[in-house]
Amino acid sequence: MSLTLTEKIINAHIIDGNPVKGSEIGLKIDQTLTQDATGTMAYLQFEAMGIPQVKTERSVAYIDHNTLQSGFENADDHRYIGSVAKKHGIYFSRPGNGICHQVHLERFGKPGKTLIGSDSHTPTCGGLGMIAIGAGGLDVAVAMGGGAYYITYPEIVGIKLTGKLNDWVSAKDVILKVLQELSVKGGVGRVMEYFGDGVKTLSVPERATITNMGAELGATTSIFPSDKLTKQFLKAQGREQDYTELSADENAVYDKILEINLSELEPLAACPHSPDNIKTVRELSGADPTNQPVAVNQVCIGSCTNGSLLDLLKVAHILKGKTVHETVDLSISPGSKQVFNMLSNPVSDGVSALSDLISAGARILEATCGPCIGMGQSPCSAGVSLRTFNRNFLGRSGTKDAQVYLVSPETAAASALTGVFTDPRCLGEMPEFTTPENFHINDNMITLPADATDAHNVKIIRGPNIKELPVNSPLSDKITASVILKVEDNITTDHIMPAGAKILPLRSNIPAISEHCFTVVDETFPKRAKQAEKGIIVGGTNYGQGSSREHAALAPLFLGIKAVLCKSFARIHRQNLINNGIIPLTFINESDYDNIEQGDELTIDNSQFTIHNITKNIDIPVKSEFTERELAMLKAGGLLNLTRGGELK
Ligand code: MIC
Ligand code: SF4
Repeated sequence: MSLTLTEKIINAHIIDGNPVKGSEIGLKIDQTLTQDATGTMAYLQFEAMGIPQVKTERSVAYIDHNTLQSGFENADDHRYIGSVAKKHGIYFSRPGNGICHQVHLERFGKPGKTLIGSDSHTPTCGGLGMIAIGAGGLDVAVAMGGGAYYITYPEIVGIKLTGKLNDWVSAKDVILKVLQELSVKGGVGRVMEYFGDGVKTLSVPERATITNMGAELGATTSIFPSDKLTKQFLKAQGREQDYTELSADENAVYDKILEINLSELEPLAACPHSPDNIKTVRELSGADPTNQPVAVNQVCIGSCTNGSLLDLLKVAHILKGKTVHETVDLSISPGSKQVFNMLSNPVSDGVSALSDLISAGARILEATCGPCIGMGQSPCSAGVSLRTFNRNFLGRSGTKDAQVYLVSPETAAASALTGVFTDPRCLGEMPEFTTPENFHINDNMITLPADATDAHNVKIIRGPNIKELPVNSPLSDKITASVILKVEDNITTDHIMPAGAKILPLRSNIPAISEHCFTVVDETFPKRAKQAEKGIIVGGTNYGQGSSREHAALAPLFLGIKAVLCKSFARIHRQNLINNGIIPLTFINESDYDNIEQGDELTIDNSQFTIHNITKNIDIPVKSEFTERELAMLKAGGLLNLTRGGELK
């Protein structure tokens, strides 16, 4: 039987269930990654499981998100994660070494393997032909302990690429096009598999930009074949031995096919406040005489989406010998120390690309997430910020009324020079940029774990901000509680549990971080929820899209939220709710959304998961559709209670 590449890798890793679309399957996980903003919780959970050494082929803990140290909290988390890593067999990528997804692609990803990470952009490594999936921290902890990772066997969307990108049009424009076609919920329950002749015109870093931002489709993951260019990339990383050729069978059958002719694409931008709100850069740059070009206050280049060497070389080329426009503030965050180092290598005229960036007036930041997660560089009031990142959700930049647009590095750099939205195609001829024959390899910022026989000597160091995990109690037969909050469609995890420089240091302290839960939407939510002692949230479609942050479940749990009833859920968030014993329910008739108001009192009968609106005296038919395993987690009050009881497979 002819198979897609996704099916080949998934089928080879199924350890529980059968390869049937739509059914629940447990996958063997070869590699895991964590980052520091989700890592502390994941490692507290791993510790609670009492497993001495990780059982994966490779587990890596990265420090890349919470790197602004304006108090002791983040530094304490870094130290804690470093000590857990040393004790339990985990590689530790120190602060400064780079953003998890970029470094993992460079140094650890392997075609054909499975990876889960406590970050929603883990699919970046799909650019190397891996099945790489974002998950909650607890799922990653279980996988580190050798447990299966459960997903619904996905539908597979084939994205057929033909043609070749024109000059100044880039990988970012490809994924923005896919987002325009499919929307931020178009990937839910699906894997995006790229194939066709156009694939061989895209280098691994370009493929990784596309798979990275596939997260914004809500997709389980995205994947490219592993081919000659993959081999060339791995060879340049000194890892040719990790290469395996992989592709779909010739007659593989996809559930749906989307065809994109790369030659027909033009520079695109995702407009505020959603990655699928797409316009052409042409429109925004005032090409049409009825439109004024959009003025730009800030440009931020880098992140895990567009922080590769190729991206930044292009930017340096555009900025060389010029000055950033006086109304624009430009910052650059390279994806990794390797990228940073190579940018600083002198090129033919003896000057480095880094020096070109500095001379033009770019503010060079660390190789970390930085402005992407609101860790500094918040735009001015109502400021227009052009970012090469992957998310432009309301408030994420740290300035609530900022207008954030997502664009390619080429569009960002061109606009940084002019002070208005600028189509990079006006820049003339583009020089050839290719993946270098050899990358600068120096893994000195990756600390190896202690030898298993010495591990007992490693002391785990906890700081005072690291508080205990909230743990749920087993499910009661009936819940009677009021609707504490009713929200609209497409609520993101940045609404539920905002991030940014002020809040991220509280990631290890659930009581403290809970005070910020949903405050972007309603400042009174934490107080009202606590007063009520138990409550229910009602939402629209795609509730919980965005991040893998478990805090978007842990904080509501701490505040007494027992159930979330909405039109549909984003994949990772639904799982995080179940993992923490909060019941996710969906309306059978979406119109019933209008039959519930904030403040209504509801009763949930947990034997059948039926809902009665006491205030309005009407029944609300809901879908529960839990698998046996999910039901067991809900009944036990969460996955941790199950693993502790030793009941988990
Ligand atoms: C993000 O891009 O939203 C983050 C910050 O990387 C999150 C993880 C987190 O909230 O810690 C993600 O993508 O999962
Ligand atoms: Fe970091 Fe931004 Fe990438 Fe998330 S999307 S991992 S915050 S760079």
